[in-house]
Amino acid sequence: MRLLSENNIIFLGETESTNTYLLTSSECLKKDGLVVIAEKQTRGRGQKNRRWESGDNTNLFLSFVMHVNPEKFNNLTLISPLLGLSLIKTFNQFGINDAKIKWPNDILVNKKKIAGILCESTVLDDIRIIVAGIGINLYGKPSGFSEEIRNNVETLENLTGIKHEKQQFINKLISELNNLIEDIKNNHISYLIYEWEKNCHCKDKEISIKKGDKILTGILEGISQQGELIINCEGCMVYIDSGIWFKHCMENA
Ligand code: BT5
Repeated sequence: MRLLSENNIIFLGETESTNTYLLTSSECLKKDGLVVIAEKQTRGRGQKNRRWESGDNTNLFLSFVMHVNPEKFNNLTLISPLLGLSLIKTFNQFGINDAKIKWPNDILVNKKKIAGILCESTVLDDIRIIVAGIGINLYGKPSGFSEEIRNNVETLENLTGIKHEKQQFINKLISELNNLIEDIKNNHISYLIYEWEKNCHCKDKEISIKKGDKILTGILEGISQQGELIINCEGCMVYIDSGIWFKHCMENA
């Protein structure tokens, strides 16, 4: 049976954050596959408590609950980057064929961010649970976002000139998420990593990542089975579990 279903979605008008909504309700967390979608978020979150903006339109804010058995699947940190693949495939179906995944979890089109993913995990009654949150800029123009980010933001409407029906987008996204989850459960990890690398921003290009007070520069090779970024620094493979992009290939291409 597929994990996510169009019949198992809670639709909210406004909420602080769809991830927070799920993480603060043990009733919700118990329901493997439960999806929550909000029209608006008042305190949307990115990683490390960064802000996820809504723009001046209602956009798509979706989170779902996924129970994981660490005995069957122990590379939980790989899930967040891999989820990007379902977004790439969904965008393909709306005519966007040049979306890229910027490690770990941004989706870029023409170097501008159109979607982001935030995976958080918790344990309830000995069950390891992942809450996966996805924010997608479906509508509006980049000018609807704060001055700070508007030059680096993209929206589907701005790209295609079409205001796609939200439910249609949700149905396709859910179908792609289910395909991905099945591949993960069936352990098709090497294939997924291959697909991820094919769709990755700056693959085989020189990049720099800041980790703590160190800046690592090298050629982006791909990701590991644990979701770490692999950089080839003068022949030495360096595995990075977290860090901030310091220099992109586009700046020195
Ligand atoms: C992310 O974090 O990209 C994860 C975003 C996840 C949002 C979803 S919405 C549903 C669920 N509920 C939540 O509360 N969150 C999830 P990060 O990589 O840390 O990127 C955050 C950065 O992206 C910000 O610091 C801005 O620079 C930029 N940003 C903020 N809002 C944006 C937007 N709508 N579109 C593009 N970039 C944005």
